[in-house]
Amino acid sequence: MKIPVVKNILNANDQIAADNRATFDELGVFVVNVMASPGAGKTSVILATTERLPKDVRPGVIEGDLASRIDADTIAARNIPVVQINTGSGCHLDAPMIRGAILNLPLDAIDLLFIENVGNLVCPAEFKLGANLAVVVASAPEGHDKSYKYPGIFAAADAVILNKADLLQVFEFDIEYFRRGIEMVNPNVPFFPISCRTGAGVDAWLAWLLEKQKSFAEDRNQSVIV
Ligand SMILES: Nc1nc2c(ncn2[C@@H]2O[C@H](COP(=O)(O)OP(=O)(O)OP(=O)(O)O)[C@@H](O)[C@H]2O)c(=O)[nH]1
Ligand SMILES: [Mg+2]
Repeated sequence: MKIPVVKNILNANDQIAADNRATFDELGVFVVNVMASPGAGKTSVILATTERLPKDVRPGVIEGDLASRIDADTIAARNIPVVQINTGSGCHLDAPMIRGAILNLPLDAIDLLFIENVGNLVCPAEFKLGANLAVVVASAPEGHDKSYKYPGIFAAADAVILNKADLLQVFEFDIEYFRRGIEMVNPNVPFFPISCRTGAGVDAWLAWLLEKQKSFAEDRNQSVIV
């Protein structure tokens, strides 16, 4: 008897991801799935980005963590609509979780929705959420070999941010070596070294993101779902 269990789970998830995306498209919400290891700076990148947004681009955030509402409280303190998902022992967000979260978000008052995935460089890349972009945040203290050791997540990225650039020298981080690892699985993916601490590089990342959001606003029939 043939029992394609894993395939069916992924297909079910993809179907709900497509439903999520249809909801986002209908309301004109551009969605970014932010993936990284624990502590790389996902929340910091979201904050650094939202505080520089033009007034007519209204942010919202879905926070994913195993436990706590620490990140959601940080976002809410900036008066940004936010929902916290606690996965318990789950190491990634999936499309049904996002479906539940968006029922509790004022989507008609959001233009740009960040989904902070659970800190993990493996599983989040396997589960579509219904987003427009997948962004991977690496950081200097993690070491420059991570692009070689976790190729799957870098292959899935529409952009790679290298955060904590203020610490590159301290950690003897070789950017060119790190980039070669990314290029092996995802040639020409946009790459943004930034520091949320100093603000260096954030404007270049923001300009790229806003360009993507603008082209989506002009043509919502962009089919890739991540
Ligand atoms: N030096 C330096 N520290 C940073 C930078 N960005 C973030 N941090 C620090 O790194 C730590 C983790 O940052 P977060 O933004 O909470 O990381 P995260 O990926 O959201 O963490 P989890 O949600 O727990 O997985 C915090 O102490 C930040 O202040 C940076 O650019 N430079
Ligand atoms: Mg966080």
